[in-house]
Amino acid sequence: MREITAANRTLGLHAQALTATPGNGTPAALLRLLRETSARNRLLFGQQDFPFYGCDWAYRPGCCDVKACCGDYPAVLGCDLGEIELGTGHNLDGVPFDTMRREIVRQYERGGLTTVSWHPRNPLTGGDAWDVSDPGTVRSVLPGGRNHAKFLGWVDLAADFLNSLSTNDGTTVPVLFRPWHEHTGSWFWWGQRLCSTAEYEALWKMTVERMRDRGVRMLTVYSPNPCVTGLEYLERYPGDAWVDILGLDAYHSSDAGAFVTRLGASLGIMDQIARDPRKPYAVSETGMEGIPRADWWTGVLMQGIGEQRPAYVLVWRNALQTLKPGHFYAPYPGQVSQADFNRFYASPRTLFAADAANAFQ
Ligand code: BMA
Repeated sequence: MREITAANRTLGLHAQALTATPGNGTPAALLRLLRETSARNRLLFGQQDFPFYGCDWAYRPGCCDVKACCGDYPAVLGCDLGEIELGTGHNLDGVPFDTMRREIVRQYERGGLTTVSWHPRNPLTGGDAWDVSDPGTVRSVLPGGRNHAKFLGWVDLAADFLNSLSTNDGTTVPVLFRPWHEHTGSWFWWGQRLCSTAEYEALWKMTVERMRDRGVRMLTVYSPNPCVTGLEYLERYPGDAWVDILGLDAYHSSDAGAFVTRLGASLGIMDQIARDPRKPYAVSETGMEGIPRADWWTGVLMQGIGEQRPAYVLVWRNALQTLKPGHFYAPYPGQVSQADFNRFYASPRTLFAADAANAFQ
């Protein structure tokens, strides 16, 4: 635990955002768009990997399970850079980076946003992001560590990809970059029990600094797990100069009441923290795997959000069911929660891609 000091509460990008027009073309405009979304009590809806594959299709341009249900694309596209560091040309879930680039540009052109997470391999053991066998992994990538140079090379590959997101008119699409997420749990090599607070913060700053030095057009999103106090939320917070959006990864796994309470309580804490200096906050990952509950969208998710004002909420991916049965977080036509999802879509509070384009451009 740590106190909020003046040094870690300095202004980040916010000062610039005051003069920018809302839109999706620059980081400052994106920040303004997120702030306005929340100020108008609206909520952008997002999903991970929605243009690449769905429950029963893959790599069919224009296809999207959410669009097949409600008629529009999510306003926020989530993508993951995991395994870009291996140079195989596709990510950990098999998405080719060329396809990812094309779809991020399409999402931008339809007036939407993209957020990018990263589940890189374990640079010390060679295992995957979930390999928590060696608590020296973070230390090994920091200055003086034996994987420092190798790891900076990985960050450069991620930066090169983000710098390659160009439209035909030469605009580089800005993204919400969301590294080192869910670190208050201990299931990734950068997790709570795998490194000290100082090491985690150093990892965050080193990554963001390297990306900024390479001119990456981005806002950064900080995404711990649910918390019960502000100090808990901020324990590993690297400081306002390094974070533009306060995120939260919160899944509904068993009891609906417990999820609603946990989500509402965490968002209430984030709402307080986000006031000074003013920052947007978001549900950076959520969902109920397989959505067995027919009223999950309005009866659970919106109940948890309540009166809080996250700028966006992103549900996880709809895996191709032949590859990962039961692993999906948005409906497909005929799925048990489709009617309720369409009510969620029709609510004046939610914004999908066309709404976002109309509202802010
Ligand atoms: C997890 C699951 C995995 C996937 C990973 C990264 O939550 O969806 O199947 O590989 O995210 O996208």
